[in-house]
Amino acid sequence: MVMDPFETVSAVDPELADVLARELTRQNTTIQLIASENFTSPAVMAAQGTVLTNKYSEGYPGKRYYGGNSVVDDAEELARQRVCALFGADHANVQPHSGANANMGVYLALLEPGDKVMGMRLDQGGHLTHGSPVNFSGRLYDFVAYGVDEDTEVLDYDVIAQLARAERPKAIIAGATAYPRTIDFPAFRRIADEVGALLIVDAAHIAGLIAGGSHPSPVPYADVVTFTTHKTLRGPRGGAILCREQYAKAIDKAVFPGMQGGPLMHVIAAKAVCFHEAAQPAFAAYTDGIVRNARALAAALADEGFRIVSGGTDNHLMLVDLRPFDVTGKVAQEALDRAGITLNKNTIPNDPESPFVTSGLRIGTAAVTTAGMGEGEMAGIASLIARVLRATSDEQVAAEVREAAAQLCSKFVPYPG
Ligand code: DSN
Repeated sequence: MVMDPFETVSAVDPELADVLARELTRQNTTIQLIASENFTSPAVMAAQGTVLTNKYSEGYPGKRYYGGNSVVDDAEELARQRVCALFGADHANVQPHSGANANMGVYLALLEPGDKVMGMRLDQGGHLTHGSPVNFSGRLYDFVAYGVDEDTEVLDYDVIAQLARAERPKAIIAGATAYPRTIDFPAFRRIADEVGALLIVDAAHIAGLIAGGSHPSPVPYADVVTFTTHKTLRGPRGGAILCREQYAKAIDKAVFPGMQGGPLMHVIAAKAVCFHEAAQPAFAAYTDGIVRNARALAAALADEGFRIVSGGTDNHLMLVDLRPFDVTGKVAQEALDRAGITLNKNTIPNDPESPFVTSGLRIGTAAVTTAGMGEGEMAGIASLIARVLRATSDEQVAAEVREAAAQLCSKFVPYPG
């Protein structure tokens, strides 16, 4: 059962094994700052490479369409029970293949096409599934967007309440992919209650912080919480839904048979491992480290002359306004990639550039914290970023920074050996 994945693949398909080896080297030797990524544990990865990938399990534990499911039922039951205990939820569905699927399942369960929904603007930190016109959400539902305050760049709950009163949505989606501040879930609940709306929280980015106690939990306030398991939660790539008991049946029915077929039982097993890991005391220390590192990195970048959107961060990520450096997000991302620093361009609030160019970067600390880096290393990373962005077309600088990044990573190798 225990096999070296490279040797096993290599024996059959050296060409693909070479891709795996090169990606391992990339992850081990360059600095990973994409806010939605992490280094999952060997146990989580191993669970995915098991015989559970062979099983068809349409349905739910104890109620499957095919035979032979009594064993994998235990894996799904473990995942469901562990995630409910971790977040204090009534009910969990661990089958969504992704965060987008989790959101789709919830909308299918609780909304009708054409219903009005409020979600955060994509260009101010929301997600495609929060009503983007190019996404199913924007095509099927009547989304109204809220954003951040122009001056403070943080959510203004009075303005959101005014919009909700005017629009009377059936549901309000709280949650973001690029919002560096604590989200006030009690405030969202008050707004939802005032207008009779459901409160759906997309906690994809902050799920790990919530599990570790580093961000307030939406579970006591939301009707439904969706999240991904692979970001700050550090599990396998996938999604999950938590809900109040009254929505359990509708949500389960919406995920299967409503929108997915056979669940990925090997991934569900890995989700169970992830929930177990996140329940350990060490995980709280880890998420505390993520937030400390984010604060340290934001402060160090500000010292280098960057403008940090909203003036800082409370969570695992920051948005950097590159305009003081007279460089676009696109140019910055590409220059940093050449220099061994991986992150993504991102729109900043009221960005004058298009989403393909942008004036900003999104930077997250979940992965580097997993690798073992601390606040001391954050200052070094900020200075490497600044060096590259002061000379984006200087290949000599890129080579020197790439070497420095590799030196740093050699002390914090995520997958040694
Ligand atoms: N692509 C994810 C992110 O980077 O935030 C959201 O789905």
